Amino acid sequence: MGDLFPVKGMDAIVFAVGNAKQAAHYYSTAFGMRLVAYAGPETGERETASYVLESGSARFVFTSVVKPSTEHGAFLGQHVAAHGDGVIDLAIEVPDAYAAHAYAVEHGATSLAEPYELKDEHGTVVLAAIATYGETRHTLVDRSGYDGPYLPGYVARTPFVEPPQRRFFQAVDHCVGNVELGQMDTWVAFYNRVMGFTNMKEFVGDDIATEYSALMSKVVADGHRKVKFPLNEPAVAKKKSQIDEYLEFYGGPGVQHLALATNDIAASVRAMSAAGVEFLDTPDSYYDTLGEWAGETRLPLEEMRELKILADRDEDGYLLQIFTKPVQDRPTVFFELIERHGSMGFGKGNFKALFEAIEREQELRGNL
Ligand code: TYF
Ligand code: FE
Repeated sequence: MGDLFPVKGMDAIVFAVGNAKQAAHYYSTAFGMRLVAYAGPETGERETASYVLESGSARFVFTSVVKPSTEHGAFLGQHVAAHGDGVIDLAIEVPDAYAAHAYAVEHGATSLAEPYELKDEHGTVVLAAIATYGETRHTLVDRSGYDGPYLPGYVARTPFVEPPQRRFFQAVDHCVGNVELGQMDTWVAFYNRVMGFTNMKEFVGDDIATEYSALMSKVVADGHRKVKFPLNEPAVAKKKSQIDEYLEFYGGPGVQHLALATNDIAASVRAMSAAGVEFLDTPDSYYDTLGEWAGETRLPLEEMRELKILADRDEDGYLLQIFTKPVQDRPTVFFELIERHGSMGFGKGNFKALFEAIEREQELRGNL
């Protein structure tokens, strides 16, 4: 059977922020990304300023409003006012944006942009967009006819600061959305129907939710697992769910965390910590028993303990992971670093330790 909705991978994560210039600087210095392209007043784009940063195949775009003049500028302005800095677009690279858009709309997606073409001296990109949870969208991007720095209209840009010799991560592993109570299965069904995505086996069900997680979670992915989208909803538990905290401070559903694939999580944690990125703490007791169930990993137990890195093992192999604290003042968007060695999971064995660490932070913020 052919692919119902072929995808090549994530194209870009687009953030609407209050100050794209400073965000670009933070992701350059603290996340080791390379600034590669820009569009703004100096390039003829009067309304917005957009900075494009890359690390391997991962591409982030930071956009802010310079002077709103169209509906797009007004949308970006109200998005930042309502949600703070956040993700507006999980853009997906597809081989055929016309076909992808047609398939999605036929299967019930709301179209936000009919397919259109952008052209410049580097070639043509075809784009289309559909709505997903909250005010988030999926732009469908066919860039096979283009060899420029990002999109027609953007110019190549030299970095503010030279990126580190060794990058901190090389790909986006998964993009997680928080949706409202009772809506997780609706959005899982949306991805099943509209994109032909299938469910991965990892999930947090009722049992774990009532015991300690305070959330439920399921994961959908395309047939080749190039794009993985976990979806969380709050659980009605003893305590206020971390998902409720997000929904309250984000002002509705949206992207919760982005997991970044690294080949050397210890080096990345050291470099990012030195640059001021804050990671969640893990109690020493976690490491006292880790060896018993996670077995041997690439990193010595003492180094894991020092850096607060988590490990999990399943029948396919193991993974190492760590989570940042929220990267803006609102307790909303955060990042995960993940180093996979066979395991295709999401760290199920760490859910208890992780959710307890998140709740300690929630408590410090007075939101538990
Ligand atoms: O993406 C995942 O499923 C893991 C675990 O609020 C996770 O990274 C799930 C929910 C959550 C934080 C982490
Ligand atoms: Fe994750």
